Amino acid sequence: MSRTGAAPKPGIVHLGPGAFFRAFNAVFTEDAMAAEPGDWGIVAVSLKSPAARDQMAPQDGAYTSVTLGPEGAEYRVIGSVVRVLVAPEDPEKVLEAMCAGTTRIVSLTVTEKGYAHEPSTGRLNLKHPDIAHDLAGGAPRSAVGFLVEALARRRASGLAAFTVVTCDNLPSNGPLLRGLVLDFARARDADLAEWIAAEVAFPATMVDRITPATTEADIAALESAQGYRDPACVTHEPFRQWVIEDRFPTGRPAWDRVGAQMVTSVEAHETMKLRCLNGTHSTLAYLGYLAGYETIAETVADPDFARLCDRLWAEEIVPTLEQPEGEDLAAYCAALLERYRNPAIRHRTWQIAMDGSQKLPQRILGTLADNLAAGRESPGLVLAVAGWMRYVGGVDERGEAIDVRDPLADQLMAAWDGAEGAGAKASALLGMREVFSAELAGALQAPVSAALELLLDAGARAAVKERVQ
Ligand code: CS2
Repeated sequence: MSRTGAAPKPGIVHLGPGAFFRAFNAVFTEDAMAAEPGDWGIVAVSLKSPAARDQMAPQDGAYTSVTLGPEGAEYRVIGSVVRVLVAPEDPEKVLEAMCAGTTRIVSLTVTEKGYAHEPSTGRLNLKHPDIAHDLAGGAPRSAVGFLVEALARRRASGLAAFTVVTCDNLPSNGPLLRGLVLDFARARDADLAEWIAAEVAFPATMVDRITPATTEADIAALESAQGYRDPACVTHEPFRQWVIEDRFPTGRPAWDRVGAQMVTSVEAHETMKLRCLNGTHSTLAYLGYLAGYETIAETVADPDFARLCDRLWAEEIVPTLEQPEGEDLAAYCAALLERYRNPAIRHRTWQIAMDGSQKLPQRILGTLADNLAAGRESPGLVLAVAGWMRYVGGVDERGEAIDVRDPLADQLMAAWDGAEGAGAKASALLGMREVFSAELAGALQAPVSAALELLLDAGARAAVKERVQ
């Protein structure tokens, strides 16, 4: 398998070449270059493992995007990635790519934890090992460290800055990343921070396409359908939505010609997506996993869980939202349930349950805080928080160990194990200031303890059933 035609000339460096990037950014950019030719080939950079490079390099960066609709699969070879670098092997090469005169955009899909911030406050975590290392002046390891070092070098050599486009599911992701970069730059050199503040655009974005981690079964299915083996393939739903704040002083691909919505403010779209989609995704992930369901489609096939989603949207989430331009919130939520039901997408509850400490604040806790302020009850979201606690406790309802993946997994499990009974366990976990503000923790103590007690006594299925009666 290889790309059709010559590789494009590079114009973008992208940090985080995982499945989502391959199902989303790289496809949009390929489409944009087809609609309007331009030098927007992508140098993809892995900040951690060599896996993506090992899969993609032998194929010259090309890979297959598999669209899984309810009516079957569509296959397409994507050729917009021109090279894959592995930062820990050669950080200098990554900086060289970021400092090339041709690089006009640096984009990121590094997941929530890749920003090394404190989720409850949005500030840079200066104690994060990679940040502490990078601030001490070694070759960068963190995304923020790479951005600041590359911008410092561009400034020193008189090159224009690149535009930084974050594509992770974080609230006000552009301003958030700008704040982190400035926190880091200030700790290094106040003049550099001023230059970055004045020169670098950090447009906000809302990204959406359900993309489960690729499995060996996906690779085998592609091989039997198409006759070739592609370990770098990605499977995803047909739906895609990209809302982008249109601030690109250094130019951009014609993403708008291929369906991206260029707007002046992304905020309302982003909050809608984080709360409606990701909020219910995480709810289904914790409660569904505990109930013994392996995938989201399986979870919402249980009518009580589908009803829980409907209740959450109608009574707890949508009332907190501003109306984003061009969206009908009720129709948006109804379409979400259909997307979750797509039987071809095997999105594991375990996968979505990962990194809850980094996800909960923007997906669920902000909504809870708004409801508290408005005097609205949130029985479903409270149960979701209790479900997360039960999950990070590390033992499922049949007494089997749960493989909890979270940067704070050890602290979370210690908090759970160190307390006896629902009230004390809830209190120990609510005491984690990385996740909960003191104010929210106080307000949630009683309702979350009660929900946790219900979960521990009756199990997730019965608890969900009770909430949707
Ligand atoms: C999911 C998201 O894994 C998760 O936490 O909620 O990856 C979700 O599938 C995407 O945001 C959909 O756009």
